[in-house]
Amino acid sequence: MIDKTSPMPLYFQIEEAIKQKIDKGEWESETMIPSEREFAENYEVSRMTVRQAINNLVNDGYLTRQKGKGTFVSANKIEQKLLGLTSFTEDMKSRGYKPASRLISFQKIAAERRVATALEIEENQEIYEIKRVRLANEIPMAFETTYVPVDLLELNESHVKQGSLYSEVENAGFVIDYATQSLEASISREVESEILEITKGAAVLLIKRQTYLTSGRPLELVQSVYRGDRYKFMIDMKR
Ligand code: 16G
Repeated sequence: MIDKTSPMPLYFQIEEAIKQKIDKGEWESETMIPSEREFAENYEVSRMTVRQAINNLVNDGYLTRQKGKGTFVSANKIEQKLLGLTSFTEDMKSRGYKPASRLISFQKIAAERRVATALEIEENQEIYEIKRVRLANEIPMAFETTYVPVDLLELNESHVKQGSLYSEVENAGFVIDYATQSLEASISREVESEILEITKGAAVLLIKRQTYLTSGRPLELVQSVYRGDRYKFMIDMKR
């Protein structure tokens, strides 16, 4: 499969050969690929050449290295449409994944100015600060920090832990209307890396959402850190 007389660099040919195996489904996602030594022997090239091909495929997201284990075909990313105003629970269920949360902390705190302004409340007014790891089929997907004004509705720790915040809000009789959301590229810091089970400095998507009720009152201010290796956002465009 490798043509040593071709003007195409050897590492590039190896890259293409590996990509083909992945695209054809011959190598399924999350399975381990052969070692550098095995590749080098099979293709009769140097390990340096193999390493270069693998490095490129890791950088492009096709392959993932796991320390002390080996190199794996990357997991398929969850595709989320940027369309309706949906909750994490709804998003995961609609894709056939089992949603869950791990509650990191749940407390009432005084709103600092930035948060108070966003929630249109007085500075130092009481707010809930909820930190949750959001999981899909037991795999951590996002680390989410949510602020909700305490005077708006009473939240119960066990409900937020087990269920959906949006269901809680709707069950209390509120109607969620719209949100403004931003999406930025970022890299994971140490705490996030531990929580999301990714390496420090890995690519993440930073999402900030401000959600409003039909009454016009802000419901929540949320900051979510999504794993860049597991998540991608899709948008349909029409011209
Ligand atoms: C999503 C929302 C978040 C909302 C949460 C409610 C993004 C970026 N964020 O994670 O703003 O608080 O859903 O989820 O999509 P829940 O109803 O499952 O608790």
